[in-house]
Amino acid sequence: MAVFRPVSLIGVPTDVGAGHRGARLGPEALRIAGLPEALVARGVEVRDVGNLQGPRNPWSGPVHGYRHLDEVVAWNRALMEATYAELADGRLPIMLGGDHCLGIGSITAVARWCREQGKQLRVLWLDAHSDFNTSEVTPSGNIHGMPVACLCGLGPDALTRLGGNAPAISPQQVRQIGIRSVDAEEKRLIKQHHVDVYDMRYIDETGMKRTLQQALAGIDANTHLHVSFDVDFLDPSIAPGVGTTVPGGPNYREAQLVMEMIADTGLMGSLDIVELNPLLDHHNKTAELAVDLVESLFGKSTLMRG
Ligand code: NNH
Ligand code: MN
Ligand code: MN
Ligand code: MN
Repeated sequence: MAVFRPVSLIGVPTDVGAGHRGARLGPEALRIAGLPEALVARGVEVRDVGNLQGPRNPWSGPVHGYRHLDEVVAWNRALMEATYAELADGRLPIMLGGDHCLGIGSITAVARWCREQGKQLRVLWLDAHSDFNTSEVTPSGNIHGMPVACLCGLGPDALTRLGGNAPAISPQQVRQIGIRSVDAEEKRLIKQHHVDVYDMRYIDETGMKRTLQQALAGIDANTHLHVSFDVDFLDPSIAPGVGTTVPGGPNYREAQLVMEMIADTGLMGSLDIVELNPLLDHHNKTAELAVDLVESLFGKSTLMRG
């Protein structure tokens, strides 16, 4: 069994980037679903640093193509600092979201850490959506649809330069898995910037095992894997508790295999769990499923593999 670094849970109770309110309740729902205890049962040392503080959700419309830009910036500044502090302390941060705009702050910190350590960074983006919109092309103004673009340098300075003058990552470091909803202009940007997208058609034709092998190709012992797990990656029939469901996602078995194959690498160094919206869930079952999948990410498997 792989030995995992001690974990720090960072609650990020925000929905300022989303089109529905309620993801701000995600961190508590994940705790109540038993995430800390599940990790402890895996033999992982867990420190819960509590929830970050940030501005409230003003629930206003887009300004110059962005909803709540100032609030998104404030939350991500706080998260970038918190994430970096835990990495520098030798720990594996798990972001308890919160909406997916928080991937900007977490991954900016992870990228800085990897640069300083001379590590290669690979980002696995598990999502129904590509999250590569910009203010010019977004259909909604919701910044949770923009984090990958921002991280790659496309977006407002306040977000693209969160960690300094250069973009945090390049599109070549990203592998997107489970994608099945890409806006028309977003598709053009994805192609233009050569983002590696394993969409559901690809997964259906290729199978999840080969897909993951390809998404993980080229990693080595010096690689830091950041997993950005948008819960809407999962098929809505098993994970209804998210704001933007899209049919045709990975089923329970495919999702487990993804997590198990990531665990087998022993290289996961940070994790976002985002977009869980307890107000849309049934009896916290989506949160419980997320916890179940995180157990697999931390090496839980059936008796065949110990
Ligand atoms: N593409 C849409 C938008 O930009 C939806 C994004 N919603 C997400 N992304 N949940 O993961 O508004
Ligand atoms: Mn997302
Ligand atoms: Mn999504
Ligand atoms: Mn319902």
